[in-house]
Amino acid sequence: VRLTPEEAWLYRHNGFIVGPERLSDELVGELNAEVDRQIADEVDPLVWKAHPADADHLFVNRVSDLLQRSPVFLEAAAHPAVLEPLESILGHNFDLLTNWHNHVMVRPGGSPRIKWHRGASLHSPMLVTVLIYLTESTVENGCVRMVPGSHVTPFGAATHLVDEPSREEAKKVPFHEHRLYRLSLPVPMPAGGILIFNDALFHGADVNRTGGDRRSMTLGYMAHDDHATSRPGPERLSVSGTHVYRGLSETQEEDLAKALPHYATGTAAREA
Ligand SMILES: O=C(O)CCC(=O)C(=O)O
Repeated sequence: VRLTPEEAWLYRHNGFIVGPERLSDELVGELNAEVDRQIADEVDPLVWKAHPADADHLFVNRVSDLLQRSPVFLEAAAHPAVLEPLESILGHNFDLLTNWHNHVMVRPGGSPRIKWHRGASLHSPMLVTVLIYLTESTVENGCVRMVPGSHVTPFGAATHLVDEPSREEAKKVPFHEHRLYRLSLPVPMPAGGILIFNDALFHGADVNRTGGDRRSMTLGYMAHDDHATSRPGPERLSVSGTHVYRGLSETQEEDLAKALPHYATGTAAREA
């Protein structure tokens, strides 16, 4: 089911929307069973952390490189309940990223808060994050909180991923005392629910005050770049439409490469 025009407008305005459909209990059961199996077998890459209730005990906080692990994760990521609302936001031609997000996050009871942050800078082309909930997420177990409209704010530094000059500074600010807390809304979600948000939206998550785990898949999607001259590699899976090219002709590109060799050979800088 696609978004209605009004819902698509609200997504643009607020920067997030809850998808109209959920994944079935059966598929959510399969996804959880596969996550359990990958954790039990300690299939790398996994991110381990000290358990909030017992610092000597490690738990798996993140199951990384998800789409590479089992077709069931791709089944969820390319499910019509995910792709159809995304089509209302990204248009017909878009990709699923394997080099951003692409993980399951596990937040056991007692987990501390996740600081206020955005994933992408305001200048980046729109990256849409999708959280697929594998368990129910409630205010009590520390559901995500979103700051509506913060993906288009004209204030603050557009390149900062946190509201402070650095991530270390951001970690020092108590969650509830941060000015973004007052501007945010909690977004509780059912198991199988699909939360769609602009990666540049400020968000954070509160302490998990229950004894149970909270689990979700995190995925990233972007519209196909129809001026890219080379076909994308395995870092972008074409899950909707086709890769079209609307740029200059090959001869014009060659002329440009000769005239501007520095730009033609420029390499991307990796963020520290
Ligand atoms: O669901 C959550 O706990 C928040 C997830 C989050 O902050 C993120 O994916 O960047």
